Amino acid sequence: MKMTMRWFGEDNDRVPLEHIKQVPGVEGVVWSLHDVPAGDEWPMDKILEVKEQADRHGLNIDVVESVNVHEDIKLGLPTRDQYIENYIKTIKKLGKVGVKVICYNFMPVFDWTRTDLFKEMEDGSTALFFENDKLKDIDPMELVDTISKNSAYTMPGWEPERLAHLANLFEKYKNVTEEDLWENLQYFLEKVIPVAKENDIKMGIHPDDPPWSVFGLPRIITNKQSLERFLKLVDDPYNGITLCSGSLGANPENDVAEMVREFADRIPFAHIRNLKRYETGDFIETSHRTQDGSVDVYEIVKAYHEVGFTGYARPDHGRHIWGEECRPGYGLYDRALGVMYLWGIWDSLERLKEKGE
Ligand code: CS2
Ligand code: MN
Repeated sequence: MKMTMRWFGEDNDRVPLEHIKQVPGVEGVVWSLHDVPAGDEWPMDKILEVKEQADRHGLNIDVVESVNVHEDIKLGLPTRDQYIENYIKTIKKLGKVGVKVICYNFMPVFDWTRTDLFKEMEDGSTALFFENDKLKDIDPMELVDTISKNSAYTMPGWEPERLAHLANLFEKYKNVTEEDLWENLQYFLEKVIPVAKENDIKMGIHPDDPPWSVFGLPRIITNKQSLERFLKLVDDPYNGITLCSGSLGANPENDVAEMVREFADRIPFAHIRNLKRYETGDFIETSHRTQDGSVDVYEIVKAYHEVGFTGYARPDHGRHIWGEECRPGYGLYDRALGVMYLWGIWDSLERLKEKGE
């Protein structure tokens, strides 16, 4: 298991690379060019800038999260070909600087969705929260407004330029069914995976978060069956999964450890985190510790260990603790605690294996 942490860039993240480097066992940063709009080709000079910054701190840039997929590709519009062309050019450039994994998602309009970014917890920390009823009653525009007002940062997936056209986008998705989305995903993969393969980059789709439809938009990467179907669209090791325990874990029917065992050779990248589910369908993001939430993080790490996982992993969202002012879900402190929890489990499993127990 190669440990990484997400980093949003020098001018876009309060956590400096110096601090990431001090987290035990972290070898690389998971990065992106957050100021390049979805659909544009990534400029090489900007890619190299990130590489130099990471090199200077002895961190690798093997994993990119995300190269975002333009809506026209998800919608299957005739204009998609030009955006796929740009995507391919970006893959080739990333291959040149040694990138090994590209994480992306295929969620219409929104990336992850939460109703509260700083929900107060009993212990004084705050965390990302999803309230089912609130989402039912809220106008998507209102949610976008709240999210942007509550965040001093541009949030991936919630970029104001893109969301300014929200009403228009919703209109375009009006007649797009789940089956259409599957077809459009297949079209995209058939063009992109051969190029990724040539450049030795594994593509890893991120599951939908939460793993169900929001605002009536179709969502298709939500459970074990859909992941099985996904892997067959292009049955190649370069067509893989970013297995996110938190996204999938919001649905109590999803057994993430079982998915690790089942899809082991198709998981280049693991997102590992916990959350606490309520009967209402609401959930709050907790510490990574198994006992604090509803996801059996211990069992998930054990499954990765059992299958001899050699891919990349990162802690996912953390709470906001110790007064840290940070991006929602992406402070240093709780994610660093998460890293240590994951290593704690992993290292003890290693020791047991060495002893033959
Ligand atoms: C991430 C996603 O922060 C998060 O919730 O797990 O935003 C993820 O980066 C994207 O869905 C991948 O494209
Ligand atoms: Mn994730």
